[in-house]
Amino acid sequence: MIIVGERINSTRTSIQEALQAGDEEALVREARDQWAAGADYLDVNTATMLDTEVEWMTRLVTGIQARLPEALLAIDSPNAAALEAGLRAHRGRAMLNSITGERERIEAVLPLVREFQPRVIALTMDDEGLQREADKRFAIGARLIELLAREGVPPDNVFVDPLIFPVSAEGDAGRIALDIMDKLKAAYPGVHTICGLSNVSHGLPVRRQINQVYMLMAMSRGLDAAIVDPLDQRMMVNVLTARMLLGQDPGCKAYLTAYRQGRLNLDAPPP
Ligand code: THG
Repeated sequence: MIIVGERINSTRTSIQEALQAGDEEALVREARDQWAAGADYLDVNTATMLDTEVEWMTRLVTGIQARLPEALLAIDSPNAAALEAGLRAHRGRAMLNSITGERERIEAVLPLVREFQPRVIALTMDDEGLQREADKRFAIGARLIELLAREGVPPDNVFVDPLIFPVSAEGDAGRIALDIMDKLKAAYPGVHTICGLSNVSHGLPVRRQINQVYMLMAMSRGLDAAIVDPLDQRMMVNVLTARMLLGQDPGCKAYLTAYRQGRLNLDAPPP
């Protein structure tokens, strides 16, 4: 399970405020906290900044990697110029968030895929917009996987995103996304799945409870990566435990290390 930290997103009020105030330190602190909590990638989305988005993307990618040289970032923007700026500033293999089945988006993003060879998130939407139907989203995902394969992107660098709709709006949204991911992985072995998991709980109380349970359901169905809040300690302990139960923690090594470091005890203050 690859954890992509979701917190540096300008749709969040605190991030919007930090961006408006030019408070780069507050943004780097969000990066540091998520990295320390065990994130594997940090999503960076500055989309609401509009005319200063490109500058902010460059500044954050550079600033975060200067302070956290190991950190890898998921460059997240609807704007191809911001994607390009983020990828250009990034050291190591970035994640590009995202390509979609929209014709214009494909035209804008494919040159970036060729130039920077990032890991690529493929969103299952196209020029007809968001699709409710599982079969349509599967078909868009399949088309994007094949397109990326023709571009020479290895399956290990492809992450298909079934798009998670809130269960508050669509009762079977959680189950449908799991079904789409199953079908895509069965049809295209080696390709990964990812989702913006916290979307599932949008509009409901005690969102963490919902996200934590959905994460385990999705992991047992083979979800490879999730964009979540790594500061949710119970989520992270659950992920560590589920990895072990799914045979992904040889010798229970990570689990036992976490135990010895006191990280399994959620009632204790964080170390
Ligand atoms: N797929 C891909 N990328 C994505 C998403 C996706 N990127 C953006 C988003 N979805 C995932 N990131 C977030 C970031 C924050 C929140 C949810 C998903 C979040 N925000 C609070 C809310 O909506 O209530 C904001 C609260 C605040 O102001 O702090 O929970 O699906 N590929």
